[in-house]
Amino acid sequence: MSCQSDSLLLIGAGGHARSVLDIALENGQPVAGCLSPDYPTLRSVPGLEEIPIIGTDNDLERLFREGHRKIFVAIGNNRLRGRLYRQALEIGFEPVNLISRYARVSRYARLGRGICVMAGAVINIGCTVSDNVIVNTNSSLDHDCTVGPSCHIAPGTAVSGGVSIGEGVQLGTGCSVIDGVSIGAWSFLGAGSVVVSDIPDHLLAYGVPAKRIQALPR
Ligand code: JB2
Repeated sequence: MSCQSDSLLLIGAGGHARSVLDIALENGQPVAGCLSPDYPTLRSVPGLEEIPIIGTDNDLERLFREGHRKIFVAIGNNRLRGRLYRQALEIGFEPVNLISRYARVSRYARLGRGICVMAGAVINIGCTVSDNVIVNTNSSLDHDCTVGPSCHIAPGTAVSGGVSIGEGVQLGTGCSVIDGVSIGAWSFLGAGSVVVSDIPDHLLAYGVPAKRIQALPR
């Protein structure tokens, strides 16, 4: 039997929310429902009709007053996910981690809150992964990496040992990062990039090796 305080609320109801729900349901986590700006037009998660959409972000405070506590922000966009995560924390919600049983997380890694780790992902010894990070399908963080809040390590990305990744970084699908480099906050590495040197903050870069394309707005 589950009560509202055990039951998970998700912010978002799109593709990422569906991936995250798949993990939550497989792990036996009771789910209360999702919040979406498309409510009330949309009443359930497309392709997962057993999961109701129960309101919009404007309902967060009411849902908290009604006893809901566990939350997960399931939106791919790093800035939006960061903003909604802070909003939920301010209300008093408790972000949970959703870790696929097919991921491998070292017992010597430190994880914050509100993190999802998808199937096939590996987080090795000595890593520190901050709040609200997505470690997506088949991506890997080798030993002693640090990952700042609200990053997305996209599917198939391989990060070697001792890499430092700032807040809000997007490592696109299938990036490779050599050991020991730093990637500055809010930078975006395009799919398939090979990172062999430090990347400054707020930069769009891609290619093999990854090269500066343009500065990104702050
Ligand atoms: O302010 C918002 C808001 N803005 C958009 N509040 C809430 N609660 N939800 C919001 N959304 C919702 O995010 C939309 O209504 C929609 O349900 C969802 C966006 O869905 P979409 O499938 O376009 O993106 P996603 O964020 O779920 O997934 C992206 O990121 C993943 C990591 C996609 O790029 C995926 O392909 C990717 N795997």
